[in-house]
Amino acid sequence: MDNCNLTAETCSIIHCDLDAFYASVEQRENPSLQGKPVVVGGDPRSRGVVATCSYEARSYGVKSAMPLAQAQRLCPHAVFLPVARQRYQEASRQVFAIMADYTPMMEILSIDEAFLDVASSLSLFGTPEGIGRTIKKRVEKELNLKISVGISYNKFLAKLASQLDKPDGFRVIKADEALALLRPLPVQHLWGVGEKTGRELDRLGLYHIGDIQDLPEGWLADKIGSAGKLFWELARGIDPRPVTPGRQRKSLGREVTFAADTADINYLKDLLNRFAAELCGKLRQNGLDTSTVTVKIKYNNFAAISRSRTISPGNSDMLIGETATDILQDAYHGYPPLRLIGLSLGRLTPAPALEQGSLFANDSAGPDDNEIDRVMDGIRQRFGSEVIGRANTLTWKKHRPPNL
Ligand code: TTP
Ligand code: MG
Repeated sequence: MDNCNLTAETCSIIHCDLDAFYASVEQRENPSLQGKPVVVGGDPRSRGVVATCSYEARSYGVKSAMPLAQAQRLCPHAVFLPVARQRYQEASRQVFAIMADYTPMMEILSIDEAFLDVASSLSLFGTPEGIGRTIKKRVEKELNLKISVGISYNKFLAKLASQLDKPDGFRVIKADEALALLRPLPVQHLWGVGEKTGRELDRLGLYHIGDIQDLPEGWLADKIGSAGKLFWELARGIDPRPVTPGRQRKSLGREVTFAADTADINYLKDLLNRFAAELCGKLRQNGLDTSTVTVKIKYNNFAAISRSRTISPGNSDMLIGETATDILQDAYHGYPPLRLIGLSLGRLTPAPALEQGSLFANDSAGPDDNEIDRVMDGIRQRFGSEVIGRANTLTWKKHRPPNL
């Protein structure tokens, strides 16, 4: 029986998020790791950070984005593993394939998380709760992974439902229970409230979602601007955003923490070109263009800056690599040394389909950038990503950081 109040607002939104995803894949591949603290991120003697860890490791205080060395101090007997991205991507693809059996209305948020709107699948597959339970069972039985499932009448509450019940969660938030459930939760549970906004709300004496529920409409927007309206609505269980299939990613990024600080500008540029090639390959695989290029650097004193540039939409290695190295050139003058560099590509939009004949359109001027990229993609697909690169990415291997 469906627990949702179908007469009020239909609970047709399902949010699914795998538990301790990378670590669970590792535990699945190597059963001797099951029940043990597993940290994925790399060698604890390196200066990288934790990508994720098993729930066994979380009980020692280890969490995502924490330096690996700190994770090892907290949990010295944890097993530390490198990030095996391809393995997780394959598992992710399999999980999304199961979800896609129940609706085309699927919005993928990240490698392990998606929203489904099953409103138009009910005549075929039964209730949203039944569909949620089936997905959960199938992911466990067919893929040997645990996934938390939350169901409600909008995206905010569906995601909250899956988070509140983690790990191995299954929870429905009905329309008539949402307000009471939200009331005692810290404001950090509202979508978009991070550390900075949390402090701002704190200063206004707003600690719990109930504090925001009790405000007159417009009060918070007057204090903190348009986000105030959004938070007030979320606090009252209002979130009109639809599930939008195809809007799979907002951005794509790659960063590295160096084994030793570096100020070698040529090496840093090589790395950015390398990241550009890798990320653009993914854009092309997914038929996407980017129009915002962001370079992030962190100095050896941990201060960090990021600089962005808007470009006309594209996905060419050369274009993005040049933009990224230009940004670095403007933003960094060789001091202080860096401990981290990253590249991210934002505002992703569908790339226009290739026009017939465009492959050879540039004959007289020699092959164009897009053509070269496509040929290299084909070669990489067949023989691996390391076998070919543009000249501007070829020196990086000399300095290859341990976690790349
Ligand atoms: P999450 O879903 O945030 O985390 P999780 O699946 O490991 O754990 P849970 O959902 O049970 O809380 O992220 C999914 C994967 O994304 C995660 O397994 C590893 C990767 N990731 C990073 O690489 N760095 C990060 O800082 C975070 C948060 C995740
Ligand atoms: Mg997860």
